[in-house]
Parts: sequence; structure tokens; C-alpha cells
Amino acid sequence: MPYDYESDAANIKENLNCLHIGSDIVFLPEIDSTNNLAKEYAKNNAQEGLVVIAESQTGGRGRMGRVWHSPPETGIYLSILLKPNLKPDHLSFITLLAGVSTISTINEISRQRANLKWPNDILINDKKVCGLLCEMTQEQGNSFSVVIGIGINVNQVPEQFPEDLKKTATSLRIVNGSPINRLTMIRSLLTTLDREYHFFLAEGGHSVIKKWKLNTDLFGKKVSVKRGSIIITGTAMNLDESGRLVLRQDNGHDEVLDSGEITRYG
Ligand code: BT5
Repeated sequence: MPYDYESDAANIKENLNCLHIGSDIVFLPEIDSTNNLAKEYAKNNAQEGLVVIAESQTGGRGRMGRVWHSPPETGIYLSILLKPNLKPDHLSFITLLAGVSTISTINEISRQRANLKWPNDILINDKKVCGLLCEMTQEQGNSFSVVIGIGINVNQVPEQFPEDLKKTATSLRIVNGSPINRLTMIRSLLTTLDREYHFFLAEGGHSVIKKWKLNTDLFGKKVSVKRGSIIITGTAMNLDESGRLVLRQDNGHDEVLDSGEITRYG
């Protein structure tokens, strides 16, 4: 039976009771990248709250041109357009906000205790179950839009991951033992994100950072952080008030990082 994405789109729209998110929902059977399409919409002055969802992606993207494996019938691939009137250097708050909202949905639906890995991964049992890609686009004039891209491994079984991901990736089905209804999960994710975004607009980033810190096991761990060709090692100490990682180097000096690739070694 062909996949009925129109009925799924209608299904998501029904009962979605959000203040900001879901002004429009575009649901497609396949696309290169939901982030690409959401950015196109942004350029054409789409309204805040647009959601682009795809059943599969042929060019799903991670950071720095990396690939996000996005097969049909298993995962969630969606992008949300927001216009929070932030300075570009506050984009990191939106990544943290997306992380806090997504992990809360994952924990609730899977009854697992997932962990946030700074800046944009969600892990269960040290394996990646979700990746976030937040991108900023400039519209006509000087205003900025933010696109939050979220990829979640929901119903994959181990054999469905490509060889290079078999040891590092997991899905909610693998950790939970049974499949999860993706539409229910999408609705719950959008509702949670809407609520957290509303708090953020009203109260600023302070509570986002506080919630983020409650959902990570990173602090106190020995890590190395790769930034381009530079690798810095030390102990992950905290996030600062802007959401940057505070890394204590072995010589006692604290380095504050706004981006990078973390590897644990202790
Ligand atoms: C990310 O990048 O983790 C961000 C992924 C964001 C994907 C969403 S899907 C909807 C929206 N549209 C898009 O085009 N993108 C967003 P990064 O931290 O760079 O991690 C990428 C790395 O994760 C890859 O190099 C692989 O090692 C690994 N990876 C790829 N696909 C994976 C998967 N399905 N599950 C777990 N790990 C994966």
C-alpha cells in the first residue's frame, strides 16, 4: 500500500494546540533536506512556526557538510522555522532550547534517560539517537530567521544502520524493545518545543541553560574538543551564561568554547 503522507499531515495538524509552532505544516514523502526547504520558505517570508516534515531525506545534513542517514519508515526528520528577533551570536540558545525540548520528548515517550552531548547530540547508552542542526538565515532587510532541524532514530532495528553507524547509533526501538508511533512523537515534540520557546521569549536563556545542565552527564568528565585542526583537552566543567562550554585545561586555565566536536576519554 502506498504511504499516505497526506493523511499523516492532517493527523499531525489535528489537536496541535501551539502558540508559535505549526502555523503551517508541510509534509513530504521525500526531500533532499528539510532544513533546505525550510530555509527556502524563510527566504520567501514564510510565517514563524512553519514545520517541514519528510518521510525520508536524500541529502539529510549534519554539521560541516556531514551526512544524516535518513531512510523512510523509521526516523523523524523535521525542521521548524522561528523568528525570535535574536542577535546572530545568540543562535546557540536555540540549539540548547531544541536539545532540551527534544530530550524531554524522548525521555517521556521512550521512558529512557537520554543525555545531551554538547552542543547538538542526544545519546542513549552513549550512542547517538538524535542530532540537531540549527541554522540562521538572513531575510530581506536585517531580520534573521532560525531553522531548527531535528533528526531522531525512532524505529530502526540494528541491521538497518549502515556499517559505519552500527557501533555509534541507536534508536528508540532498540533501547525500548518495541516500536513507537512517530506521529504521536512528532505532535508531542512540537508541543514541547512550543512551550519551551514561549518560556524562552518571556524569560530569556537562563532557564534553558539550567534545564540543559540537568540533562547531561558531561560535567566532570575528561574530554577533548576539536575545533577545525585544533584539539583542546581538559575537563568539561559547565556551560556559561551564553551556553558556551567551559573546559578546564590540565594547567588549570579555563577555556570557553562556543563550538566544537567533543570526544570523551575518561
Ligand atoms: C548532526 O550533525 O547530528 C545534525 C543532524 C541533523 C539532522 C536533521 S534531520 C532534519 C534536518 N534536515 C537536515 O538536513 N538535517 C536536519 P553532526 O553533529 O555533524 O553529526 C553528523 C554525524 O552523525 C555523521 O557524520 C555520522 O557520524 C552520524 N550520523 C549520521 N546519521 C546518523 C543517524 N541517523 N543516527 C546516528 N548517527 C548518525
